[in-house]
Amino acid sequence: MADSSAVPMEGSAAANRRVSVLARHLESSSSDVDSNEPSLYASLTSGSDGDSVFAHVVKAPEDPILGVTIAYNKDPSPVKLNLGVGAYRTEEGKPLVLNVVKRAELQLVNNRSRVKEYLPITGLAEFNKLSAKLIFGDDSPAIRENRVTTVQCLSGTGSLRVGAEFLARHYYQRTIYIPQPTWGNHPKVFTLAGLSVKTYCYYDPTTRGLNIQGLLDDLGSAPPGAIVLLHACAHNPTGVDPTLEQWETIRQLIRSKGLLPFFDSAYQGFASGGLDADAQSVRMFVTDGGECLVAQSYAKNMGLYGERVGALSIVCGTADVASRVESQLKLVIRPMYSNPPIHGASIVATILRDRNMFNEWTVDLKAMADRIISMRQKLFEALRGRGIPGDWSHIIKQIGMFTYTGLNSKQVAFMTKEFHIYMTSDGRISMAGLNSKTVPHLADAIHAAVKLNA
Ligand code: PLA
Repeated sequence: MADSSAVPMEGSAAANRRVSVLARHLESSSSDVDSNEPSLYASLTSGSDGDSVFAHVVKAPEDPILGVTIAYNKDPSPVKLNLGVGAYRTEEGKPLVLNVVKRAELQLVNNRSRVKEYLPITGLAEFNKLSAKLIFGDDSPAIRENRVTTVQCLSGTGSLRVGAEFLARHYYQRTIYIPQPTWGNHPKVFTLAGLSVKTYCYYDPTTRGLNIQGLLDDLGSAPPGAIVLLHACAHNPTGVDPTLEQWETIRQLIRSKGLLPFFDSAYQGFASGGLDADAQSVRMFVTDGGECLVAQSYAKNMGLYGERVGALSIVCGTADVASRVESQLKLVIRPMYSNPPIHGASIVATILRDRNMFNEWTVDLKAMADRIISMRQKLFEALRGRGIPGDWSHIIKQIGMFTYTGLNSKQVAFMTKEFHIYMTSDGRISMAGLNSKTVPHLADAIHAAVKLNA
């Protein structure tokens, strides 16, 4: 039997904790609620949760991107529209499972020799090989010389995290430069892995294009060896990519300063519709013989979002180094999730190894990219047709899944409240979530939002 005297003791300890929270709160001159501090409000209104060892836990805010879907799901309006998360939708507004993916899955299910054993820590070997070829090219000298180690990871995010954990343990420079702005999860992934995050200039709001001079200045003054996060193509959230000439200038600077490029390739095929064209930035940095990291995701380009399929490749100076690096990647992965899931990687390997399936995939991919591009055109024309003030040509100039509209957070909140249109508060809209029927509704909402600000 438990000692009953423990109960009042526990109760008084909890009370003491609440009193000290109260004291700290009263001492603090700030009226802001600090989301990292135990909340006075939560403590005082907690009712019976004082009995929990987690009573001090404060409710965290929803994720700025994935939380948009949660809010959308709660909205009963029949005209609601989710342009938050970058997830492809058909012209009918439905999620899409590619036919070629269905065919690959059928093959897998019908193959009686398949088992569900654990994969190695590094994942499915064939998947890794084919993924490296997809991003670096069939004829990549780095692959031929065995200077690349590729490990299967949990989609793009998991690949970034494993790469960052490896760097934090084994690379002398712990600072990573990320573009301003960038995908909202980047700073969290890198900080939690133990890297120190700094930003470099990327987007120029006045031109709605690339601030190449700012970028070169910032990277030019980065400490030697600093890690530089680069979006391989279809920059999220801005939809602004460097031209090939600009990439070449960036490459020269990065190499001359000995910085370490870490590519995030989450949209290969989504920018131009072509897999090779969208890998050009990465290939420039591999052709020069230098080292780099690449995180690949099959979430968008194969529509395998929830399967969590991706890969981390580290291109090393020699085959020997690559093999030692791989041995250390295993030590990063094993205590994190032991080894990756088998199904999604098997789908990808089935498609990549078969010429017909591969070709079918490239056609599907082009169709998805083209539908997004046609939505850009439709939205641009709808805005022009309404005579909305301002130059909206960035909608057709930007690349990839997103348009960075330039709408501010107040306008976004207004569009959500009045028009049931859901998007991230930075004014980013997922073009993949639009279709011909919903374009007029979005154009009306933007029209009203712009008037609001005028
Ligand atoms: N890198 C970038 C630049 C991304 O935009 C995303 C996804 C990822 C990595 C990670 O993708 P994955 O782990 O699913 O492979 N960005 C989405 C979704 C599409 C998200 O935020 O998770 C977005 O809406 O921005």
